[in-house]
Amino acid sequence: MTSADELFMQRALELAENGAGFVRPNPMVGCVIVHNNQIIGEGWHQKFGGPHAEVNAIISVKDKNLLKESTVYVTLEPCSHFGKTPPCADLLIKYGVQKVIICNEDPNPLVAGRGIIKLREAGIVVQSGFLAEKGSVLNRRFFCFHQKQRPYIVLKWAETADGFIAKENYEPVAISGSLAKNLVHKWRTEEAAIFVGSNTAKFDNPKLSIREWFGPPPVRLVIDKNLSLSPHLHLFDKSQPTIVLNFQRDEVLHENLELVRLELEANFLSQMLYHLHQKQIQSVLVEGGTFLLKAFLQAGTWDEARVFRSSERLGSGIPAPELSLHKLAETTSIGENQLFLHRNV
Ligand code: AOF
Ligand code: ZN
Repeated sequence: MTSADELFMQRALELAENGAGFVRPNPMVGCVIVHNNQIIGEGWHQKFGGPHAEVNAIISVKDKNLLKESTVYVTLEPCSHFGKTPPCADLLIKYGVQKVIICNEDPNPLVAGRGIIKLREAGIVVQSGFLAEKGSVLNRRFFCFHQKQRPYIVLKWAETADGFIAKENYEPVAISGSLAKNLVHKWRTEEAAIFVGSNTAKFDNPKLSIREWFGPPPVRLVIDKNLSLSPHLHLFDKSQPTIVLNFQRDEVLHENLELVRLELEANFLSQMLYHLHQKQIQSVLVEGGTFLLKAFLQAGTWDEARVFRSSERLGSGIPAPELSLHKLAETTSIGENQLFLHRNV
């Protein structure tokens, strides 16, 4: 592969990212069509249920006769199934493109290599796995969901310089600054759901909305074992889809409020992940409290941990969860806070 190939695929990856937040639970996909080293068409999957990247890229090509001598750079294997749209592999075959270069194979069992087989059987040269690492990072939620049969888990908390996450009596204390708050609201638009435990719901009474940012609101998830939380909490205001995981009953109370019953307290984490998988929820931002964060950490079931650290000291309080330092991937400054990004790989 040449540096020109890299440039074109990099462009396709860039285009794919335009779909962030709008295409889930579908993957973000970008496509670039090249003739004689010149880009003649571009497209990306723009919204869930809408045309796929390849369709949009082909539409954008003015002279369709050039397609017979063109190379298609696409970040995901072209689909082979009739979903909400007809198979992209068939479309590329119909126009007789010369070559297709792909980042990642599609792990969706409806496709899983069949798109590539279809193209090859039609005589198209196919090269797969190009810049695969970049594609895997871009669609890490989609890949985790299909390969591990569970949502991608992002843990998030703010701790003081002396390692506390909250006061002993749970009295709310502002640890992270306003820039951090904006960033968290952006993060909320990037995940399919946000999860909090019952103490956080009760003592912080969070809205878990995205008022400091723009984008699709995530599903709010709360655990309330005995359904004893006050119905007047912000979480139950029905302004956003909300799921209450509990040990009492299953019931749809409103189009935006649903009770989901777990059967055993002992393995609540795996049951919960099973239910979220069933509901096609591909990623979860876990916003606390410590019990919930520690449950994910102890089980090793997490993918990223994003930790804000302030320069303030509390002296005493509820200790923040601990993370092994070898998982630390990045450190940045966000206003007056430090942000530590850990990856569980
Ligand atoms: C592609 N190009 O741009 C995307 C693909 O329900 P549908 O018809 O939209 O199909 C969704 C599935 O198609 C999705 O789960 C994934 O396997 C594949 N996505 N494929 O060729 C695209 N977004
Ligand atoms: Zn497709």
